[in-house]
Amino acid sequence: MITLYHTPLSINSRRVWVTLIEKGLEFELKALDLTGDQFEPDFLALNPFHHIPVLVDGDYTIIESFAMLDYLEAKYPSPALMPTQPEAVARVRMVQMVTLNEMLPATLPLTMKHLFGKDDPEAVAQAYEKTAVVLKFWAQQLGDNTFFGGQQLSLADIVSGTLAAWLPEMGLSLADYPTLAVWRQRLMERSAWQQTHVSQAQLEDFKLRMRQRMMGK
Ligand SMILES: N[C@@H](CCC(=O)N[C@@H](CS)C(=O)NCC(=O)O)C(=O)O
Repeated sequence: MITLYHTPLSINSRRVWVTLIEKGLEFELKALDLTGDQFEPDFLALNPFHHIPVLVDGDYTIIESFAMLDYLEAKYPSPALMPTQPEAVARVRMVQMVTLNEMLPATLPLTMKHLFGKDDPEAVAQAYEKTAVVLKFWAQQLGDNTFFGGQQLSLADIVSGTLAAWLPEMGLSLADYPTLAVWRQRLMERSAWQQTHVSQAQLEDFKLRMRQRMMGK
């Protein structure tokens, strides 16, 4: 049996959750709310760094979401979520890494403002500039393809798409990137995205808890 320890609102765990569904695997979810349960001894035994996600497959435990994606692709190769053509392999990895190393940090001031109510106008202005560079890069890499790897969904779409799902909540629009807007919509309509979508009520509850935590309540 496969078990995913996760938090529904975490994009780090959602990329693994979506991958499990896209691969048609059977799995169980164990949700943590990260208000201290990640420091429980049983969980620390799985991940000494107290982060979700954690994936347990039988007696094998994996931490780090990108290691989980590689593991799932290697262990359960069908349906394939990695292309084989060399340029497409490189494109998938570029998009994954740019999402992780450029887009995610660039969006932080926007998350702070729109989700947690902490505005830093200078950082927000920089965030719009930096995220525009990434969106332009994504659009270039996508080109006329349906997905980043070509005509089939790949891990690049899952990694970038689970972040792109949040763009409206972060005050970012794809109006200037019509191909990305169509690509994003295509992903949002997939069953895996719909099954892992957080409701507005869950989102509002999360925002409230984060705002209270940041105000030290
Ligand atoms: N590099 C890790 C990042 C995991 C991570 O940052 N998880 C956060 C939630 S999104 C977490 O568990 N935070 C709670 C904590 O660190 O105590 C991965 O990709 O799996």
